[in-house]
Amino acid sequence: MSDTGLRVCVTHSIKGIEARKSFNPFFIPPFTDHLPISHTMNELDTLVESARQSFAQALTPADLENAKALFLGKAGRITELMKGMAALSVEDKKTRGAAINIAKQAIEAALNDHRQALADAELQAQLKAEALDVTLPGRSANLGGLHPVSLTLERVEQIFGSMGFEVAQGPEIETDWFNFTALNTPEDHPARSMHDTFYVEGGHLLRTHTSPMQIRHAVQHVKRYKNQLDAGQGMPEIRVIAPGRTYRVDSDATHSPMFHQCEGLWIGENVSFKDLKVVVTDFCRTFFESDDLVLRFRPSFFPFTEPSAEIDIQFQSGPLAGRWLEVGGSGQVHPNVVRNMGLDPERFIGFAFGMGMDRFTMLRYGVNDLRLFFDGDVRFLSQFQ
Ligand code: 2NL
Repeated sequence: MSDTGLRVCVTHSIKGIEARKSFNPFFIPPFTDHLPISHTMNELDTLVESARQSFAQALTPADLENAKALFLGKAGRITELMKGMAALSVEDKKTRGAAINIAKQAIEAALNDHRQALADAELQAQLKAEALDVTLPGRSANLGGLHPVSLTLERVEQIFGSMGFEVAQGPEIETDWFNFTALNTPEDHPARSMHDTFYVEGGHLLRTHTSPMQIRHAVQHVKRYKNQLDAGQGMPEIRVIAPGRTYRVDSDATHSPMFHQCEGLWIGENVSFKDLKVVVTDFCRTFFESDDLVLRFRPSFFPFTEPSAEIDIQFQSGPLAGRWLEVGGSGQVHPNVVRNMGLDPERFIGFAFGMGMDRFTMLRYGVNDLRLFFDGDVRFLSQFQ
């Protein structure tokens, strides 16, 4: 019989026979005794084993395809063995062919196993390289925020807006007329001195309050309704606030050369001091979210109002409870100022007020030093986001 590559297992059966010969009643024959075909190493087993080893050495799919060609390719070992069967008898061809097929299938299985292993390894490497730690906290966008004083101004505009006030904004560099003269401030008033006011080229100055913007607004308003007024008809009331930056020559723990004001003006044919008290009281209670906030209008003097009053507030609870705090000034608009708006003071009357927005911001947020607003320290500013 030519070499079919099949071997009958002799080793175990001989041992088995010997064992039986020695008559050991506890002997259990190894299960290979029952197999007709040997599983010990033969030429085909060796071939399968060497295919396994060369597949295992392939680190890339290309390596693996090259190794495959050696065993399963057209000129590979399996094809070679098939060709070698030509001279065998029909019976031997059957047995030999079946054995070669088993070996071929084993090699193909080993190939597929290693293909899968390479694909798995590649996937694992990719997953590792592109690893995403979804448990990491996201990067914050680091958006900036509004300055606390800007937050206050927005809030003030919103509250007065709800009471029907327009918002007027305009130049911070003003003329002497709008900043002082139109507001009934005498030529020799100390506020006009170089010690109190920043003067710039061309006889202009940095506005010391936002009142000039209200004069500008009132003049525009009156111009708009000139024909109606000339015809003896009325005009819509002037109801405006002027928030913004103001400047004075002053600098210490409670004064900054640049500061923020919000002024208010209400002019009509029947606007009284009572209306002033209601508007300012409502505003302060809304702003500080305190319904029991108490206000006091304390007699005072301003060139642009007569009579005039300081506005004091008193919290009923919280750290400032019971203390009187000055938050602004107010009064009935002086007849000369009403005239400078282009209106007849015998017919039109109203009130005005001015409040310090830096002060309002300090009170609302409990800030104890005005300079914190202007140092530009992010540790302070970021607390208001
Ligand atoms: C204060 C005082 C005040 C005004 C501002 C004003 C404006 C016009 C006409 C008349 Cl257009 N008056 N403004 C009136 C009284 C007081 O402010 O202590 N501000 C922080």
